[in-house]
Amino acid sequence: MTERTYNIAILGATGAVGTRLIEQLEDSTIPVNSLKLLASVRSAGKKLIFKGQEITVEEATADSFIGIDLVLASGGGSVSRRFAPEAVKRGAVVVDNSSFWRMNDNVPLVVPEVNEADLQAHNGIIANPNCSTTQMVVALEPVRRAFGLRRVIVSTYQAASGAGQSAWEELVAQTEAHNAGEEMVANILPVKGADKHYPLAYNLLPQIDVFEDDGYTHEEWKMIHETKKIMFGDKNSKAVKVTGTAVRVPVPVGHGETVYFETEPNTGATAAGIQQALSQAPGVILEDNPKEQIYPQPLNAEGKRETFVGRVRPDLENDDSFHMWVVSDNLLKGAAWNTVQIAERLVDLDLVRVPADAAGKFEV
Ligand code: NAP
Ligand code: 12T
Repeated sequence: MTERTYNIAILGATGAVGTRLIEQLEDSTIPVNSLKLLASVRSAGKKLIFKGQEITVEEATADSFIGIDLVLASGGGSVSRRFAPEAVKRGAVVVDNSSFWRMNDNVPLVVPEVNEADLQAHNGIIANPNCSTTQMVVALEPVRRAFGLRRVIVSTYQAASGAGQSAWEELVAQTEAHNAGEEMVANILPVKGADKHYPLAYNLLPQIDVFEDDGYTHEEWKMIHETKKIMFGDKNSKAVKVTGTAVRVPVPVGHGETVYFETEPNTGATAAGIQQALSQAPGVILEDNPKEQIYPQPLNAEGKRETFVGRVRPDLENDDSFHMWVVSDNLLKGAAWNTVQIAERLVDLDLVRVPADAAGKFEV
C-alpha cells in the first residue's frame, strides 16, 4: 500500500499562531502533499515560505476547501464559525484553535497527553483548547493519574502574544514609548474592540477576554469548563472544583501559572511523589531545584514544545494540598504545536476522514 499524503490548508496563516502553524507543520511527521495558506483579503497575495518554497496567501472562501483533507484553523471565532462547517461539508477534517466550537458536544476538545482517545469519535471538527488551559492540564493529568484530583485554584500570568500579533506589537511600542519619555498608546488590550483600552507595558491587567455577568472573565470561564471537559469528560463535571484569576503581564511570549490543587485523600500524595510523576510525564519537563534557583521561566520556554513545571511544594496548612508553577510557550503548546500534534495523531490513527452524517451536526 502506498503511504497516504495530505492536502492541507492553514486558515489564518499570517497571524501569530498561523505563522507558527507553518513552522510546526514543517517540523512534523505529517506527509504533506500540498499546502494552501488562507487569510482575509487584507493579506491575499502575501508570500510565505514552507519547506523552502514560496506560497502565495489566498483569501479564504468556502470553495477554498475543495480537495483539502485537513484544515488547521487560527483565524478567530467568527472565521471558524463560518468556515469550519463549510470545510467539513467539502470532506475536510478541521483542527480548530478558536473558542467557537470547544463546548459543542459533537466536538472533541483534545490535548494528546491527556485525552487522545477522544479523537476516535470526532465528526470532522476537533477543537484545540485555550492556551492557559492546555499547559495546566498537561501538568495536572500526571497528578490526577497518580493521586486523583479534587480541586484546582489557578492564577495566570499571561503573555501579550496570546491576544494576537497586534497586541504583541502594541506592548513593544508602549515599552519603547515609555523608555523615550513619550505617552503610551493603547488600542488593543485588554480586549480588541472593547470600549476602554489600557497600556500593558509597566503594568498588569486583571482582565483577559470579556466579563461575564458573574464577575469572572470569559478566559477564567474557559479555564474552568475546558479543564472539566478535557480531564473529566464533561464540561460541567462535579468530580472536580476549578476556579481562578487570569492576569495579563508585560511579557511577549510564554504564560506562567501558579496552580494550587488538592488530591484525593489517603492516596499517599507527597511533593516528592508528584515530582516523580511529573518527571516521567509526556510533554512535561520538571525544572525544580530551589537550592540551585532552578525553576521555569517564559524566556527559557519560548520556542519549546514542552510544558515546564517547578516550585512543587505542599501547602503548609491544608492536607493533600500542593502548589506548583507551570510555564509554556502559549503560541506552541498553547496553540500551534498542540494543533499540529493533534493532526499528527489523526494521521497516525488513520482518522483524517469525515463521517458520512457529519455536516448536519454543525448547523449554527
Ligand atoms: P492574529 O495574530 O490576529 O491573526 C489572525 C489571523 O486570522 C490572521 O492570519 C488574519 O489574516 C486571519 N483572519 C482574520 N479575519 C479573517 C477572515 N475573515 N478570513 C480569513 N482569515 C482571517 O491572531 P492569533 O493570535 O494568530 O490568533 C488567531 C486565533 O487563534 C484567535 O482569534 C483565537 O481564536 C485563536 N487562538 C487560540 C489560542 C489558544 O488558546 N489555543 C491562542 C491564541 C489564539 P489577515 O492577515 O488577512 O488579517
Ligand atoms: N488566552 O482562543 O490571550 O481561547 O487573548 C484567545 C485569546 C485565549 C482562545 C488571549 C486567549 C484565546 C486569548
